[in-house]
Amino acid sequence: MTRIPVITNILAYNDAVARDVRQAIGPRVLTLNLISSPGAGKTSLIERTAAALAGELRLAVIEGDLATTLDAARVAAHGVPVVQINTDGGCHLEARQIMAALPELPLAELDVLIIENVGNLVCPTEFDLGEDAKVALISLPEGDDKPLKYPGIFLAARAVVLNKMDLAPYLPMDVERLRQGIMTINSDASIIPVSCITGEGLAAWLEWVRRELRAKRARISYTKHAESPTP
Ligand SMILES: Nc1nc2c(ncn2[C@@H]2O[C@H](COP(=O)(O)OP(=O)(O)OP(=O)(O)O)[C@@H](O)[C@H]2O)c(=O)[nH]1
Ligand SMILES: [Mg+2]
Repeated sequence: MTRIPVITNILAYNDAVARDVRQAIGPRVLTLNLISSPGAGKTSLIERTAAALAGELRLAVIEGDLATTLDAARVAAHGVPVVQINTDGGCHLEARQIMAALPELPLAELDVLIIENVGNLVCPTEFDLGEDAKVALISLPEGDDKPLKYPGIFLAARAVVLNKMDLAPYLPMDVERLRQGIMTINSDASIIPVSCITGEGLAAWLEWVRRELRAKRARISYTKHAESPTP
């Protein structure tokens, strides 16, 4: 029997396009790939972020969904440029779809681009979209065992947002066990508990975004400095 390495080829092609996306976005715009199960609160977090950063940082959003423009409409209501990608059944976004969306965005005027991936805790993990960082979001009702059961995204994420903290008193789950599960898989990840309903913890999330943007821009000055000829 001959095995055809289709998956390897698809990922290699995607990685090549992702490199082009990264170059097209450039060194000044922080790009985040937001990944979670359906309904964990990705769009809610983006809405909160857009409202909080208005007048401070220029944000744009790419929305990935199987169908509808519902999430794009929610984000657009905050006055943020947004492009909706419908995957027509695809369970994750791919770099070629981001590349096709970029001309619709005012890239030269942006500070932060957030890509909301299709609701799925597994498939999006493998597909580089040209982002600077993957952000995993898990909501408390999903249960405290999920990081250990679905380790891939928690390993790949630079930050893990724990959403729906307002529900903690009502749920048969242990937030500390959830934290421990994440740290077992990825002790470097920033763990940020929030509630998009009450606003709890959002200041720490916004500070994480600002810090990542500063770090990305600092890399430009470092690179320029390193490249300049010694006198
Ligand atoms: N109690 C509570 N509910 C929340 C919170 N954040 C979001 N929700 C609710 O959770 C539901 C799903 O939120 P969305 O923001 O649409 O989730 P999503 O991850 O974007 O969903 P998909 O795009 O469909 O994958 C909505 O009814 C929100 O109001 C939260 O912090 N606490
Ligand atoms: Mg959504």
